[in-house]
Amino acid sequence: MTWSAAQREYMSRALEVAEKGRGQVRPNPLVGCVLVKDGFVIAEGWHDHLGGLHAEQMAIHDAEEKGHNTNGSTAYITLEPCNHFGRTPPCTEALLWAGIGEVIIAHGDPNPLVRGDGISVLEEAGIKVQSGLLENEAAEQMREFLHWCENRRPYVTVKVAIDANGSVDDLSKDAARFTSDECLKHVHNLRKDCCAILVGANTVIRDDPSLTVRLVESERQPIRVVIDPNNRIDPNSKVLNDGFATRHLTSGFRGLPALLDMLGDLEIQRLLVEGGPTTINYFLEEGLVDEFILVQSNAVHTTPVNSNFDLTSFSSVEEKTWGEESVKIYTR
Ligand code: AOF
Ligand code: ZN
Repeated sequence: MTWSAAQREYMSRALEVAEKGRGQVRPNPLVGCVLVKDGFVIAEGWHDHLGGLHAEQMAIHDAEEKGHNTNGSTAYITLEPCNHFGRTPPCTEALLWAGIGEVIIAHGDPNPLVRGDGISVLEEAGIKVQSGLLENEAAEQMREFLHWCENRRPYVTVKVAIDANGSVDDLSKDAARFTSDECLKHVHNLRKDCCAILVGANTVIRDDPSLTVRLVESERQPIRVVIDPNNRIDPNSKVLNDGFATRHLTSGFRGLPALLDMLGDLEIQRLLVEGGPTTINYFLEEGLVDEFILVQSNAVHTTPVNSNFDLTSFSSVEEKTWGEESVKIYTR
């Protein structure tokens, strides 16, 4: 399938507006929609928050508000339109009612309620449907949703900071953060994009962390998960007393695969593992890590704790700067 530069541009725009829902739509995917008529973008829409309009419905609304007739226009949508009554009525019906002449889709919807149905319903109604435009980009944008649909488990991201020599902690000092303030803001943004944050008991005992999103605006807080099979953490720990949700896994803990199944059942699509090294190494050893974010600081620890993370089955896909730290992202 060959696509014109203009078509790619419309779909790029649809992917761009979809981003406006980031952090607000889960367990739904990010979805964007652009309506084009006679070579002009007449309307845009995105799935903004859970329970809100779907992208197509918002775009049709937007066109009406601007006084544009949607009849005969082409819809560029990052996800195959739904054909089911969920939190909203089917988008296929909205598109038909709006008289959309052609639909161009980036990625199919793996949701068993939708799978392939959206496209065939539109085709049966005489609408020309093409699929696969910027498909990889769309897959990247909704990777946690796709991963969860396929595995019914969360996509697992590990984030860990190390000093110049690969140490994760300095035992000569009381527990303290050794990365920059600006870096912490990026971490809070990452937390905001995750439905749950997991740590082992040692991290709670040493750091008494909150594991909440505070430095960036967020309507929701991720669920904290603490693995503590021997019930060692202090009952006065912040995660047990600050009023936000925590799953404290004590004697009932049955291993990481079962835990991921349980989190998947709770519709948790992205899990952030924030430490410490023992917990992270368990995830690595069991092959349960999808993405590894290594935050490299210039600090040098006096009494280092070496991490020895084995990333041989990973490849580095991206490098960033978070404040004073350089960040490497690895995926499998
Ligand atoms: C679309 N357009 O903008 C989105 C779609 O129960 P609901 O209404 O929240 O629907 C959720 C499902 O609909 C979700 O799992 C996914 O399959 C699809 N999302 N579909 O046509 C959209 N967000
Ligand atoms: Zn829909």
